[in-house]
Amino acid sequence: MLRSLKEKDQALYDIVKAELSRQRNGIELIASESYVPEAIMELQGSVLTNKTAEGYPGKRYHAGCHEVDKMETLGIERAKELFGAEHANIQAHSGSQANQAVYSAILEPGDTILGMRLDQGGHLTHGSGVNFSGRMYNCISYGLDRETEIIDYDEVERLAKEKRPKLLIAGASAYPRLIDYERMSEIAREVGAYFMVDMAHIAGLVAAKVIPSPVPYADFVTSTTTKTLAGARGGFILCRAEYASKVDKGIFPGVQGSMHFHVMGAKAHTFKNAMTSKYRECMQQVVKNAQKLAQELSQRGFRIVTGGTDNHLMLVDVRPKGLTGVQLDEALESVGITVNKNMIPFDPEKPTVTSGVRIGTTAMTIKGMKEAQAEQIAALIDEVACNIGDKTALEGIARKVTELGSSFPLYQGYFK
Ligand code: DSN
Repeated sequence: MLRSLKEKDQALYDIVKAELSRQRNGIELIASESYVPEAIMELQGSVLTNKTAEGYPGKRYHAGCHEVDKMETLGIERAKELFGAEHANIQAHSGSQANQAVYSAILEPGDTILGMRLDQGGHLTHGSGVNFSGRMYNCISYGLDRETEIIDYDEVERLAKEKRPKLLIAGASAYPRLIDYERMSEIAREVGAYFMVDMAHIAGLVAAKVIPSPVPYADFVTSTTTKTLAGARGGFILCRAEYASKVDKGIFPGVQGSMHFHVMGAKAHTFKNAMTSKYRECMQQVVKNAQKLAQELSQRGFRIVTGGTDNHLMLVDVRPKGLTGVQLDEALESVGITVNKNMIPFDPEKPTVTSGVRIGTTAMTIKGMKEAQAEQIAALIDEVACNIGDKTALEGIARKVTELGSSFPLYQGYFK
């Protein structure tokens, strides 16, 4: 592995090697992570990184593009086929830039956008005041119903009618339930707003048809190819044919210059991988594992936000265990289980403390873990929660984590 790097830069080689060991031995439960197939890494480390170009296939600003033109066209066709979309743009460097490109395509600075609150599950780029979206546009936010912790669709409708946004955004980075795209699209239509869905977290489940697709309802769908899609570290945009030219101009020259062809090649392969029966089976298991883990944690006294999950992630309220999110996050990390502290709905704690953790099952499932391991993981999490501050107990748990993590080797589960 990394022969040349080892010869030329020992310090960086050692870091990558140690990270490999962390990924091999630990239990990865960060909801936005996955283990990508080896072909994705080959493409991302390929000579495609040497090519510079701006524009689109057949309409480039640089010569020598005949091979990368074929590749971009192939990736676009695969994305359209996978998601049943009329148009795809696969140039976005990330999900955030995919969102930025859509805004740049259809909005003017100061226009009103309506998205989900960050502290109740939304994403930074959906209008947070600390992000470009909140600084450039007039952003208003909808949230959850306090009782059910489900999106308050009546509030969405009320805010849309009152504030007349130009863009309504659905999609979240910490929401465990299905989103009613039909209702959201009706609200958007009623007030004359564009409707965009950011499906970054759930794109893999959508591709595998494990949960409903937003594509038939939305004018624009943005996503990453990481997370449940388990592929390249980049973004893409799907849209109706009528918006194709606006979206393409929104990306280039709107917010990006030359593209990352090595990542684009990996995106094209991500879409192919997501068309396989093995991938679909994996995504079904991701949801089964999430539901089992949520159920097992609940039986051990944790409170699961909304009472369960329909997708790959759950939000766990850790207060019944007398803990904060940051305490459990750090204690779990010390034994080799990786999660992230996360606000729960109406959280009284600061974002750096939180009352919860977010847990996702994509990575563990790709390694080949099933419901039996989900149960073992719930027991380990509970053991950590009950032994915070007990160094000896935590060392014992760390040994069990390594034993479980390393007994499911990388690249021997669902994807090679
Ligand atoms: N949005 C962040 C997350 O969900 O973890 C990064 O993709």
